[in-house]
Amino acid sequence: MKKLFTLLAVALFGVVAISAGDTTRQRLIVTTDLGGTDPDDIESMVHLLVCSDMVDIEGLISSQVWTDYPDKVDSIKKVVDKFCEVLPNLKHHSAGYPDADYLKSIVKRGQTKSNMDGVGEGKDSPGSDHIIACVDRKNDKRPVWLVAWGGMNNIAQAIWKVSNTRSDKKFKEFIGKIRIYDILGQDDAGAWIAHNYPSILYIRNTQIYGWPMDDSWVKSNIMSRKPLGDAYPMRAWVWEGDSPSFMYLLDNGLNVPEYVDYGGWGGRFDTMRVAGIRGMSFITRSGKDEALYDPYYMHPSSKEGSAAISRWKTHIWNDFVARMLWATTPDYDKVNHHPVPVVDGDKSRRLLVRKVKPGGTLRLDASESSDPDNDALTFNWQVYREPSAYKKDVIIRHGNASVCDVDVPLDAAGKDIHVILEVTDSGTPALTLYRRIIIRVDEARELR
Ligand SMILES: [Ca+2]
Ligand SMILES: [Ca+2]
Repeated sequence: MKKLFTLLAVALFGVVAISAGDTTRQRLIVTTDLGGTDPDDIESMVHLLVCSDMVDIEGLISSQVWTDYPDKVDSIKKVVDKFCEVLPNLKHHSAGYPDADYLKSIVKRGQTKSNMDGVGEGKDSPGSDHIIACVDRKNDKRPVWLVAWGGMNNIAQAIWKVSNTRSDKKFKEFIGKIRIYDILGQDDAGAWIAHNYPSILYIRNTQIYGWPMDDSWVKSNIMSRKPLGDAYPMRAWVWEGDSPSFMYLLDNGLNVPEYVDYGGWGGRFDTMRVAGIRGMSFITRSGKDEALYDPYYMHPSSKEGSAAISRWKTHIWNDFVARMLWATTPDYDKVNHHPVPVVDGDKSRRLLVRKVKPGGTLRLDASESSDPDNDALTFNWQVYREPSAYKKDVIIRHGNASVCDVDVPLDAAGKDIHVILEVTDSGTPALTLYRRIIIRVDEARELR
């Protein structure tokens, strides 16, 4: 019966799935000032590494911020080594984790000069060369997300080198595969990139503190999970300022990084780029001036600001805690694992698109969802209004059941409605994964 319904749904509504090839996993290279005065990059690195079954990490590169420091790549290696001690435990809980030898091989030293002083002839580093090698990888058509937890001049150098050594056509192919997520703007190289290469998708998030963690919560839920918790330092200022950049890319069924306005764990951004989003004040204090690169255009944080992240914060926290618990034990039965949301028989984490006529009803069926621990599941179907073109109320009937009906308003013709399914298990901590269904409302009205 279920299968028959699925077939009917395909026939009636049309079913379109969008994915990047066979996988929804994203490719990620981090450039980080880890080892600097603020320990928050170490916190972010621990958090990223325990999530490395949800994203393909291809590079971890040391970078500067506002001034020239000695290179700190050894500090990155220390965190990775500590993580590799618990990796055998983690592999018992999720199949997607990388191998220790691979992780250690992708830690690279970056440029020691700060800002644009680190870009140009003779400024290549193992880090900038590694970025080029990853983007060049012929057998992988997926874009590479370059995320900046510090300065961006390793990324700028990679682009500079390729622009000066290849034909226009080859260079266009190269930058066509690059996506950038910049936390706050921490040197003047970001403005240089955005000014000179406006075709690159470039996010500058200035609204990153949407999921404040309480000190006592971090101590009891993260730092207490030995031995990896020992690698997670007490905050100096704010916890994990750079983490939204990788949370944006995690393969959780909610995030769709290619569409900056869709929203997810790493925030939400306007499709309309704006000029002159200035980076942190220490750029000008160090004698640099982003205004030299005016005009430069970047995707800004959307109008809901940090609330774009905080709406998911409980799920983010619980996910992190569960992973820190995985790291403590090889015993699968001792800890909780994520539910598997399945919509209309689709077990992937892909975005689903359904075409519906105005005034029509769309049935969505998640009854095949499951949990590897046999936990009870709760369902929450909701309209995500912010990325939806249709801004008025949409009624979802049985919104807390496994099967719901969405009544598509008559005046929604030509507009998309984003429906998010949250599936949460009854384990401890309760874990949530998602599916996103875009209802693409046909122009033509339903015949009645
Ligand atoms: Ca940083
Ligand atoms: Ca579970």
